Amino acid sequence: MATETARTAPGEDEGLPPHVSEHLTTDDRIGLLRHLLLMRGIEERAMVLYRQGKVPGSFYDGFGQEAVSVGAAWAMGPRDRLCILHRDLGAHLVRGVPPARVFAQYMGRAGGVTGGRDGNVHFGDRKAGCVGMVSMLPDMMLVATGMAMAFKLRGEERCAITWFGDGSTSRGDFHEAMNWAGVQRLPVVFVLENNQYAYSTPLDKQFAVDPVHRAEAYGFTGTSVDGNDVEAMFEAVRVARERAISGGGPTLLEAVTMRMHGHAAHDDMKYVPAEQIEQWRRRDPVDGQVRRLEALGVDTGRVRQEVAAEIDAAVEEALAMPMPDPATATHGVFADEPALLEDGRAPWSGF
Ligand SMILES: Cc1ncc(C[n+]2csc(CCOP(=O)(O)OP(=O)(O)O)c2C)c(N)n1
Ligand SMILES: [Mg+2]
Repeated sequence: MATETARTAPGEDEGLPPHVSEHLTTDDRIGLLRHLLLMRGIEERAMVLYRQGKVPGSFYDGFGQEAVSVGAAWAMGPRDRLCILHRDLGAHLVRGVPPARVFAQYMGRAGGVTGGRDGNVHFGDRKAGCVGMVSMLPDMMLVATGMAMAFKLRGEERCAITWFGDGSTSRGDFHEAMNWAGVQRLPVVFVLENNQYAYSTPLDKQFAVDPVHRAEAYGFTGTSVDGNDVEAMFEAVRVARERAISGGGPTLLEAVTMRMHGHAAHDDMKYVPAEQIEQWRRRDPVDGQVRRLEALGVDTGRVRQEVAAEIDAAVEEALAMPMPDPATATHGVFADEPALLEDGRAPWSGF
């Protein structure tokens, strides 16, 4: 069931261009692959832990969409602030959250980012400059807009970024955030993760006009980018961030990708045509970056091995962590003292 509004990424049949950014060293490009592999490997392992009953609730992943969070986060500076959503584990990892802490979060252990207080994907490590995920969609857009407002008022060269899905574009909060960011020309990057579905709702039931065009109506730039190309994602966000910190205002970036798994672990996604999945499988973001680096002579097998070993060790570490002490359940629910966000890791060689 190909829909009229179904969006395919540019260059679908041509494979990835060998080089889309002048601003990435070979080490950066390997670092990008490393984080794509980390995200994929962690989520695959977490799904196994879920099936073993070790991850409470349900489990959500970003299989096939890893480039959207990894590429975008790679362009963010240490003092920038991130509002990360449920399919964007790569951004937490780029920012420096250790894999063991992520596994502990999924399993509700004391050593997880929320110490077992919130569901598995609802977290944000304030020590890495990330806001804890607000589940009501897309309220993270308003949080990012508010932080950008603060940066502007203080005259700071900083940028906020947030991710949200195609489903979020039908909510009023999307328009409020876009409008205020446009009126105030705020330093914020809105990454619309267009993965073709919002739960079982396809794009042609979500909007009549692709929402990337709405940016113009709010007075700023809207651009589409291949969300399965990690280097294209990096470059698009790098440009948007430059615009933001130099006073050029916000950007709406539509990352065109595909949700390759069901909405969550319980969803067999029978409503998605098999050929649509097959078509996107050929454009897998990990495979694409592997091919690119192999053309440069990089030993990607070694990167894979290192990442696999890191994940094995992280699972062991997390499994050895205790469950939280029930007596602490109400601790940290309200802020007695203001706890400021701290700067995060910014591994791009350009910083
Ligand atoms: C206001 C609101 N309504 C419903 C939900 C439940 N919900 C969580 S994710 C989701 C689907 C969102 O689809 P989309 O925005 O396309 O993001 P995707 O899951 O595809 O990444 C829904 C309905 C929610 N979190 N917030
Ligand atoms: Mg979606």
